[in-house]
Amino acid sequence: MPDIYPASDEFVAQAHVDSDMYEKMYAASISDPDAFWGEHGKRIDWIKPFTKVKNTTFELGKVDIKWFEDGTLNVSANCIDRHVATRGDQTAIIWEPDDPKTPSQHITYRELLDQTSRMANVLKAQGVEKGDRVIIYLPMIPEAAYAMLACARIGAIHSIVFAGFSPDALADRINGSGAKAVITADSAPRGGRRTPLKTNTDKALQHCSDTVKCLVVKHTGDQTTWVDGRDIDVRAEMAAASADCPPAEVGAEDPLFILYTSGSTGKPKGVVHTSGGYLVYASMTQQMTFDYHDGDVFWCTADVGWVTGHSYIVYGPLANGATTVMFEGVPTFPDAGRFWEVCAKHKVNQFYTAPTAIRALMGQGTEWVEKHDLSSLKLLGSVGEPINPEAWNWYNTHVGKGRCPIVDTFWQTETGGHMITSLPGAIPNKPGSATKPFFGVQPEVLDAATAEVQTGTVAEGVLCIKDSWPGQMRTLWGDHARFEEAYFSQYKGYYFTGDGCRRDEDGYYWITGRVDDVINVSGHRMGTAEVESALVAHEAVAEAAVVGYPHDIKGQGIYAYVTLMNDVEPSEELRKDLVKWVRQEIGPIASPDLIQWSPGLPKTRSGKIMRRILRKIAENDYGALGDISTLAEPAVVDDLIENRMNRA
Ligand code: 6R9
Repeated sequence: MPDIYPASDEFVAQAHVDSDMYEKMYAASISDPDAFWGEHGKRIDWIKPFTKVKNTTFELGKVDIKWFEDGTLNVSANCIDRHVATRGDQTAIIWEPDDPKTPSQHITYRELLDQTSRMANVLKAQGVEKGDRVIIYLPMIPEAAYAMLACARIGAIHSIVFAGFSPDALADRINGSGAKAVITADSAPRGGRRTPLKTNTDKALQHCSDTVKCLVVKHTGDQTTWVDGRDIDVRAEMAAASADCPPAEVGAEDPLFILYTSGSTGKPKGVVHTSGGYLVYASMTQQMTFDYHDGDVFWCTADVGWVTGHSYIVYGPLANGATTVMFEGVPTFPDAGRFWEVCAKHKVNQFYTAPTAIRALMGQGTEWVEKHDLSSLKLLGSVGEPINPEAWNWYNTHVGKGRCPIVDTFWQTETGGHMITSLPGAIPNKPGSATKPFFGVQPEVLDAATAEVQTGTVAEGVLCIKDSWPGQMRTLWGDHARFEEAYFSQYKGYYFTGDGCRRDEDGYYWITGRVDDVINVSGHRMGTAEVESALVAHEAVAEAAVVGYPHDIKGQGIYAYVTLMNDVEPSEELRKDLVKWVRQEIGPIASPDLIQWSPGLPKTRSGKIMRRILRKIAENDYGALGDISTLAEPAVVDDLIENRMNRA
């Protein structure tokens, strides 16, 4: 396997950005950000054009991030109305349902305007106003996009809760954001099974103010209970509503959405993105990273419950007038050929997925790929975690047939869009490396212990970003102090990503994974503290410590060390019960893969759990535990090693 893969001459010739342009544009974006972003800020339509471009500081105690601050705009008008005049009959969204026997839908820009406006009027009729929060808890159906864009249209702030989250997690987000309404559906089909979203919402709303409205999309027809005066039949109301809803004028720095994500401590954090800078950045990265051209069909397989779905199913592609695929299902239903069947069916040109999906499909054999005509594909993308060389090679050979560049995009909920990624016509790929920074992004590698900036080309340490870019999060909802503390306090003057990284002799970046207590399960972020607090909420559990360990398909699995109450005996039944408990408390993505009964946990004399040791044992790498002399009771370590669960 060669270690560097340039795109073909043919690809480079038609690309938006080639290597000379990349070098020049990148240098310009760093030397004069005001001029660079002042120009690229014009890629979206402004109601009142901005006169100021960048106004940002990372100084601790005063962190403040503003882009295009005196401009006004409407995000939904940018994603819909401005395309209707020129491409009203072009498909905006191709909806592919969970069950391939259900017909797919093609929604034109004109229809998108109609549906979004109706949804916006339904929200208004329920008293939702500019600045109000709306929770979206929906399957991957067109109404999810209508709901996002309808909020944007009236200046309301949406917060999407992934349909796999539990009633408790939903209630936390409704209360945390102070939402006025929840938009949900009767149930969500996925892989032939159904998640009872409305029943979950009913449970959640028992813990919320009784003024919260519940808008229900009758999608599957499943019977649900109905609370008169609170529950609203969205499709019926939309049919009766006016299809005219003028877009509200909002400030560039007015919030567009809140998205809760896991951190290393405490409850999930409400990441806030605003309107102007976010849209400029999402649309520019969608066009350049994927080399999207007019008429292409773009498919990002993420769920809108994650940031990838926000930026690369809805906002980025639609701002660019693209045709975007929205897929309700899973890669392995009804069989392991589903992704490729959908690519062939809709003649997908750019395909963007996660390494965990590739690894799962890789295990099913190549016949599932070979069955389908993938000749429409021009480019492949990867996101969510580092892609291992085996998966990269399989993706390249069997899906891309060796002719599609693979863009490995490193970014985060917090960053709004791609941070380190190859631009396919400009930067040759090295499997496993996210390659180089996007325009305006200044990565620095700092020594984890001394916080010193590594000045040599070859470096290893933690990944920080030196200055702001337009897509950056602005704050944590209702908690600016926590925002500063979480991202700007460890390495003063820098945004800290939480990731480790290496820079090679060609200046390529290789992300080595989280250096904090966040684990990455199938490309989804999970805070170990969240899983621990769910476990200790169970009556049989005295104490719990959770770490990640290498998992063939998921990237990382969840390994829980559990100390039971004195009078409780461990059993297989209890183990199953704890898994079920965590699924109920947080959701299936938080299910522990391995639970080890641990009579004691390795603690320092001051009572701090030494996670380093727990990680090593979970990795089955217990020979190199390092210094354990500060432990209060070193003997517990022997017991943990002897009874370790991962012997791979
Ligand atoms: C977009 C998204 C962010 C964390 C991030 C890092 C990991 C994402 C990656 C990657 C290596 C890539 N990550 N993309 N690691 N290479 N191409 O995934 O957002 O859910 O917030 O996760 O995911 O560890 O810090 P989010």
